[in-house]
This record gives sequence, structure tokens and C-alpha cells, in this order.
Amino acid sequence: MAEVSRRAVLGGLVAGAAVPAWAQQASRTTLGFANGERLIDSGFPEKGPMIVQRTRAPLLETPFEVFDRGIFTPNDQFYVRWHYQDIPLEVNTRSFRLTLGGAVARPLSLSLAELLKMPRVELAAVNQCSGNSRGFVSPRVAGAQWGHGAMGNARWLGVPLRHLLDLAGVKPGAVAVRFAGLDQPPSDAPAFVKSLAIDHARDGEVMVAFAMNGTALPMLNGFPLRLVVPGWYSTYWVKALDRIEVLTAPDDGFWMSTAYKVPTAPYGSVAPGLADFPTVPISRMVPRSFITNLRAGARVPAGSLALRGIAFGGASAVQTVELSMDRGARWLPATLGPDQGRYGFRGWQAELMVPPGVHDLSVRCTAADGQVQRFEPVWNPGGYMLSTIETISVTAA
Ligand SMILES: Nc1nc2c(c(=O)[nH]1)N[C@H]1C(S)=C(S)[C@@H](COP(=O)(O)O)O[C@H]1N2
Ligand SMILES: [Mo]
Repeated sequence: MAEVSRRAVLGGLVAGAAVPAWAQQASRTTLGFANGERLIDSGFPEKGPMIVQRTRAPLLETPFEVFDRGIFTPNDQFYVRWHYQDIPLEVNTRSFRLTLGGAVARPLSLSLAELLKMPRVELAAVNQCSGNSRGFVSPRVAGAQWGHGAMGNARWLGVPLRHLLDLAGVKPGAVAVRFAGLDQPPSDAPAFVKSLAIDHARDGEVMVAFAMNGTALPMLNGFPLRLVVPGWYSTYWVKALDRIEVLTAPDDGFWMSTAYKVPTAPYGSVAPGLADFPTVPISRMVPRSFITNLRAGARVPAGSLALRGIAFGGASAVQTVELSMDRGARWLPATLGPDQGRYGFRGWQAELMVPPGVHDLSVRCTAADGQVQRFEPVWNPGGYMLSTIETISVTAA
């Protein structure tokens, strides 16, 4: 972060721009559900080829084949999601300040240089949108129709939030901590702010991150600072973070009390169409797993078939990854790759004997906290927390 300021090339991100770069260099892909055709574009600042869900505010999905190349998702193909169009395109790293106020003894106003001198924590963690895979929800629900690429795994480096809270001196009676960033809402909408309970905020793993995968955050992923909440859905991972406030009453603002609510029922799932049920704010992620080296509909030679993929436990480590060719009657264990930290992707591999014919290959992850993927589809009106076992059909000949 030697440079004084970073500017994102405006391209298609700004109102009134001429023909955006992406319209000229686009190719196409399909996400595997009805109306799943999308453009792939390499014209976004600091980004390689990305699936375009929307340009303003940007919703850019990671092409699925990226997950087959390694368990860390490269910054230049890490997905992007902003709620509002008015996003920071430039930050002056000399004048930027992170403030921490509210119910504290000593309010802070910290420069990036000061933050970089503080104690650090680094850990691998999956950043996954609450609505990842929403396009596959049946019956369909409103919201970004993502495939499986609204997730990514990175090594996050930053200052433990606990350190900052201790420096400021949290006053008795504090119950929550609220986070806000540089993006601005339209005049009729509430600012995108999110909160964590005070004990969670002080767990030593929640961090104010200044780097991912060894370099500064891309502008679109929250440069210069973002909150990282390991094991929790990314709605809490506030980007371009510049204000932290310690609260003495729970945050009842729109983004905590109305948006991002999920059924209290197991797996966040209710009968399709049900509208009246108890809800809670979305929180911990649940396990997921994917085959990455084969696509649905692939043709493979009969005989021994090598499979590989990724899994994550959600809020705890991956315990096992298993494969089935008979929709769960029998499960075969996969061999897990190196453990890079319990909140990250875990690679896996397996070998199956496939006779000639059509085969449904299912993969299931069990997490250390006992949560396990199921075949039952997940449904809720927000299309959140998808965790159903993924099955792909291949033909062996
Ligand atoms: N400031 C700010 N932070 C934000 C958001 C936002 O709109 N504004 N969106 C959240 C949501 S819903 C998601 S899924 C993640 C996306 O993180 P990414 O763009 O780095 O992948 O950012 C989160 N942090
Ligand atoms: Mo999200």
C-alpha cells in the first residue's frame, strides 16, 4: 500500500459512461438454471474474467472453473457484491481515517499507517454471500440470481477488532458494535450498516482486514479496509470500512432487523411459499461441498474416475467429505487436502469406479460442529443459506 491513492477505472460503473468496455469484450456462459445465460467480462477494475450479474451496483460472479485451480480464490476473480451504486472508486490513503466511537472511553481516529503498525491476525476464511446459489432455488425467489460463484476463499490479514476495542476502552453496558463503509445509499434508503454482538466482536478472530491473499484489497472488494467475520455470511463483512460504533442497545436498523432474516427452522428452510414463520438475522454459515473437475452432463470414460473439489464446514472445520453414486444409499470417503485453517476451503479428492451408463454423483460435507449437508432442498423467501447436497449427472462410456 505504498501508493497515495488508488483509482478504479470508471468504465461501466459510473452513470453516463459511454459504451462500457465489457460490452465490447464480452463472452458468454450459462449458470445451469433457467434464464442462466450471462456475459463474461474482463473490463472491471483489477478484475479478470467475471460473470456479470449486474454492472451498477456491481454484482460480479466468480466463474466456477476458478475453484478447480486451487483452494484460494485469486483477488482478480474474487466475486463482487455491492448494494448501492454510489461506491468508492478512489481512496486517499493519506487522509483516510478509521474512526471508532460510541460507548468507549477514548474514541479513535486511525490512519492506515497507524493500523499497519498494530498487532495482526491472519487466517483463511470463506467469504460467501447469503444468497450464493440463489438461481437454483425452486420455486424461484427474487434477488440476484447467482450460480455457485458468490463465494471465495482468501487469506485475510488485519488487525483484530478486539485490539481496537481494547485500545478505545469499551464502556460497561455495551451490547453491540456497528460497522459502516464509504458507500452511500440513495436519498430514500438506509445506509448499509451491520452489527455484531459485543462478545462476538471481541473474539479475536473478527478483524479489520487490510490485505487478502498477500496484497491490498481490490477496490471492488473493499479497499482499503474491510471487516472479516470468519464463519459468518458475508453480509457482515462490511467493505470500505471507515466507521465503527459501540452501541448500548441492539441495532434495530433496517439491515439487521428487516433484511437478511432467515427462518429459525433447521437449515433455514421452510415449506415453499410459506410467509409467516419466526425469523432471526442470518449468522453462521453451514457446510457445502462441490465437485470442481467435472461439469453436469460431462462424458467420461467408464472405469476409474478421478474426482476432486472443494468443501467448507461453514462456522467450523471440515470433518469429512463423502461421495455417493446412489443418492445417499452408500457414501465413500474422499481424501482431504492440506488443512489451511478451519474457516477456509478444504480441497478433496476421490476415485470412483463408474460402469458404462448415466451416473448421479453427489458430494456431502460434514462439519466438525456436527452440521451435515442433506438432499432436501432448502427454501426460504430470501433464497439464503443454500446448503443442499450438490449432485451432477455424468455419462460414462
Ligand atoms: N460497504 C459495504 N460492504 C458490504 C456490502 C455493501 O453493499 N457495502 N455488501 C455485503 C455483502 S451482502 C456481500 S455478499 C459482501 C461481498 O463481498 P465482496 O464484494 O468482497 O465479495 O460484501 C458485504 N459488505
Ligand atoms: Mo451478500
